[in-house]
Amino acid sequence: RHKFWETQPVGQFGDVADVSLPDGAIEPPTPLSEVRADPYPLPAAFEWFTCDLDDDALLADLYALLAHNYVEDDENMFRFNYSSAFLRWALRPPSFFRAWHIGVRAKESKKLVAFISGVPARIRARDDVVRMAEINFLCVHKKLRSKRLAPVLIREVTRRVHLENIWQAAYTAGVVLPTPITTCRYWHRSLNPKKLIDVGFSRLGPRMTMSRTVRLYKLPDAPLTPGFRQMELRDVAAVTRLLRAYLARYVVAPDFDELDVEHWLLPQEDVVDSYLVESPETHEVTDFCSFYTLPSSVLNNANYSTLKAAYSYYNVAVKTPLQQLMNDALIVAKQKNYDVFNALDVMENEGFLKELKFGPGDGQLHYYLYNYRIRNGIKPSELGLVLL
Ligand code: MYA
Ligand code: JJ1
Repeated sequence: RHKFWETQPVGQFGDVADVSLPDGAIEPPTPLSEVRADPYPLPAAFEWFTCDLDDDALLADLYALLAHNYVEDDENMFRFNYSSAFLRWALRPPSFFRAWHIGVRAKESKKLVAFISGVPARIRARDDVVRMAEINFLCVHKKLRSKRLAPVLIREVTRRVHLENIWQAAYTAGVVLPTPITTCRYWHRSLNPKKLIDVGFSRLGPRMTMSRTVRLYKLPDAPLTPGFRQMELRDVAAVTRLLRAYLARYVVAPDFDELDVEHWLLPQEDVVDSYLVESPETHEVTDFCSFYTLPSSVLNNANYSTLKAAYSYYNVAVKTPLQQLMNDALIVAKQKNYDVFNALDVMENEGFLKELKFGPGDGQLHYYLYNYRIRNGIKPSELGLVLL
């Protein structure tokens, strides 16, 4: 069934019923001297190429590879269109490894034809904080599909992660592989319903007119919660405290320190937005919400070429009700001209999705750990991790 995945230290479909297998590493680390020293062989026309994201020409090539060949929805109507600034942010967190930004080029033309990346992260599973790689942006050019290049890319990133003495990884995919720790659904909240309907992202509901639909999704012009404002550098310590206390509730979640929070949550225009509630009386930071910007190309539409989408990231509601906090997030996203606000059913999100007029999407997102078993998996509401 899975000629490649059957050979890897991941939960196998056959193990599902075996309750005797313990949580934790599936296989122990090997001595570093036993990690293969040279890259895996590629077909003769191709070569490995470690990407330098400071190099604007390389970044433009990576942007273009992904813009033309990365993830599409099941009907090939939309394709993720990560911006260059986003890619630089996603791939250069604190203590990143340049060697984990792995390209494959055609030897002759030097054209970038495939890519895979990892970034380091500390991820907690129950009470075990584990150094992991977060693997993302696996992409093979459309003309080179189904030639078993993906397993070579995965083995090569695994080798380079092992060389840093890291033996676990976390990743998500829209496809089912052995074996998800949980499966999440995407939910969508229309901000610009007319455009979403025009491009085929959503449909006019039964017994609905366009003007009733526009009215249904209308939002106030400005956030409603007193003290709601953008996060700033001076807020990093307070946000880190809020987030650490909050994420401690989940079975699987990142272990963020202040450096991580500064990188992952300090606002960067058209990349990541973060807001908080500062109590007008005490000036305490009581609540926090964030989203990242991931447009999609609209394929084959005469009127529009992109959809501007916000994706719910980390949210912590302590004093303000979560529903009210997320309503303010929708309001600022609408002000900033996003067409749609997306969220997964992770953490406490079930508690606001329906009430704030999100509807279920047709896409799922499966979460995986490499070389780490979590017996029986977890529920989406037990997951405190959002990957980009
Ligand atoms: S998820 C996003 C993935 N990218 C896309 O969907 C973009 C569009 N698609 C493509 O570019 C290609 O179709 C890809 C496959 C590159 C996906 N994750 O080369 P092939 C297995 C893992 O003939 P292609 C993301 O970025 C497939 O089951 N495996 O196929 C996270 C089969 O194996 P098996 C996948 O279509 C990535 C084999 O590949 C995926 O030309 C996490 C076929 O290879 C997938 N998304 O190329 C990667 N899709 O026979 C794992 C297919 O066994 C990281 N396959 O079924 C693991 C941890 C590593 C680090 C460990 C450190 C310790
Ligand atoms: O965006 C997605 N689906 C949309 C568009 C569907 C177009 C036809 N297939 C969707 N729209 C309905 C919205 C509607 C708004 C009003 C209320 C009711 C709902 O459902 C889906 C997610 O749902 N996206 C994808 O399929 C993209 C791929 C998802 C897998 C991602 C893999 C990520 C790799 C990680 O590294």
